[in-house]
Amino acid sequence: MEKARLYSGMQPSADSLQIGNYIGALMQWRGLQDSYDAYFSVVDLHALTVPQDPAELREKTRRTAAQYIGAGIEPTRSTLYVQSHVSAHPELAWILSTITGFGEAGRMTQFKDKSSRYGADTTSVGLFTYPVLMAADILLYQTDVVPVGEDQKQHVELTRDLAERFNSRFGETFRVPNAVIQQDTARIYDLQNPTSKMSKSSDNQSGVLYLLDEPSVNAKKIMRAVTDNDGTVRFDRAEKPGVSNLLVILSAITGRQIPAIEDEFAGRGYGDFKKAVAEAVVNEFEPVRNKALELMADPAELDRLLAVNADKAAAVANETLANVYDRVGLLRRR
Ligand code: AQP
Repeated sequence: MEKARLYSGMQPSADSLQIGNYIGALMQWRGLQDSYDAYFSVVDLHALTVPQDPAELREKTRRTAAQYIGAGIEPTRSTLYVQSHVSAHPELAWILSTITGFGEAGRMTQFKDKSSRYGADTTSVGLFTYPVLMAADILLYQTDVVPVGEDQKQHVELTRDLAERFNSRFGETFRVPNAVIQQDTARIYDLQNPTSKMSKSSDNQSGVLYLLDEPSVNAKKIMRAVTDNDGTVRFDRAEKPGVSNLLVILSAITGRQIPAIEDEFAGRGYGDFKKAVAEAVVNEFEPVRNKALELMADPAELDRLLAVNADKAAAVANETLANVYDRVGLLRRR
């Protein structure tokens, strides 16, 4: 039987991915790549929706791809490619933008959040149409499932609406995808500000655990993580967000249940607990970091892998796009 198709991606918006990207996305992707025909993209066109330094963006794109592979996404099993290498993405986004309502796009909460953070002068039209490009990413591959965080749920809903709208106007063209929403327990918070989501492009790096940082740097950040004065290792998001966050990290990485970890550290201080978290994180990151650094040391080989995968992705994407162009009435070039 043919495998169902899965699509997901991350923006190359930092020199290194962070532990939230690893636990919330990469670990899950790694586990899903055998059961699905999986497409994993480094969504560089999405990263352009906020200002980027050109040379840095190129480098971050390679680094992100290297970390996907380092984390176990195998470029021979999954289609791991760079979004801008497949020109069908912005082409389909244009077509989809013509069937997207202005008000509909304006209701996207991520746009509202980001535009209020950046202010009207730096908010680009690209940021506004970001969800339409995301819909194109997903629909080009006739995707069945899209594993995303809770914050992306609304964008996948829009994608489904656009697919259904297009299909009803122009005839059956797109498969309507389903979001697979990660559980809240997969959400990782900033170590210094444990009620805010950890983000790779955070201004303050002291609360962020980067995959490519030196192990000692990450260990220190964990030892300095904000906790509370209560002294008990117990999961309670509302009252003990710092400790709960560390519990989630340790549980996700070791595969152990949170109550078992609570029992293990009952009556012991935060020092011991933090040491255990630091050790687990450092051990988990070590092979990922080593593999990513090895790939980054040979950019020609990495570029070759990405080109092979871009060809694989383009073959599927171009077929969908050609069908879409036909359906909407664009004259075929002979
Ligand atoms: N803190 C997190 N906890 C769990 N999952 C997370 N993800 C991100 N942060 C956490 C998941 O990682 C993937 C990355 O998606 P993205 O690169 O498109 O951007 P994002 O979600 O906005 O991630 P960042 O790290 O916060 O990036 P910046 O700083 O660029 O905005 C998604 O699957 C996301 O759910």
